[in-house]
Amino acid sequence: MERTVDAVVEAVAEAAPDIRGGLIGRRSYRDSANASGERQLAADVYADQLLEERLGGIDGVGEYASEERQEIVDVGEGLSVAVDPLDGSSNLKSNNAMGTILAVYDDDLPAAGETLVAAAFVLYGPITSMTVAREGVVTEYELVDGEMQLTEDAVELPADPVVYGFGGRVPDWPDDFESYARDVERELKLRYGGAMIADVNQALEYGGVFAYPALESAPNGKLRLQFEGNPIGYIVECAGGASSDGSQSLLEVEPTGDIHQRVPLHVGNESLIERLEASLD
Ligand code: FDP
Repeated sequence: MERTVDAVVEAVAEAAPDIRGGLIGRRSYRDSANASGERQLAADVYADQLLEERLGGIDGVGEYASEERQEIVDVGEGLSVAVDPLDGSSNLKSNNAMGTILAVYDDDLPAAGETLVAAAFVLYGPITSMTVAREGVVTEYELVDGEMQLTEDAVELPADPVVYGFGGRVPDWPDDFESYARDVERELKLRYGGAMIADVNQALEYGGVFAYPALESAPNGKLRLQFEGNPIGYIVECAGGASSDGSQSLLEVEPTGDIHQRVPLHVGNESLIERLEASLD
């Protein structure tokens, strides 16, 4: 299993320069929508196909699923990988940060977060970095031509939180979330760029909280459990933080059987997530 996880993580690192390079000339929308009914960019489709090819070919990988396709692909025997090939892809038009998210489950998909054996994200910022969580430890690398160069070997959320970022339109927030948000904005600085990976990484680096909460118009929020909620919850918890769907850890959320299941997502310093859960009671 260890070797398969190494191979999957390395394959995502090696794919990153190709995904980043493939953004050029792929900023236009296609006629099709993805499995969640959202518009797809040519870059989303390109990154998905590339990752299916690279990850699906690894010995010890049994299933491949992606936010960009309806069906789970059977690729052999072993671990299941779920990816968001281009997180925050609506940022491509305005040339802002985006990411790639990886979840590796030791179970068939859709799987519970508690069966994760690794999770990682690539952040396409001014430099390309990769953050990997395994066995309770979070490690950060810079990617140079797809090679992982270590920058921090035990990432921990700073104890004193500094930043917050909350998704969704304010009039669409339920009253209990809004009153929590009003408290937080009196204490912390706003950092919201519209790509979850980039916004979560602000909380990881500076301490704080990121949420895409339940909305009046969408009680399960916007983000997806298998591709976003579970891996991000796992990474933040391994870094000493907490995650929540509003009442429990994201890793405890039971999969419904829909690979594209959505979940309200809140991650950050433990004290801020405890306060959030108390506010939503
Ligand atoms: P996007 O639709 O651009 O792919 O994954 C969904 C996501 O981005 C997240 O990365 C991001 O946090 C959120 O949606 C942004 O949604 P809003 O446009 O509603 O802020």
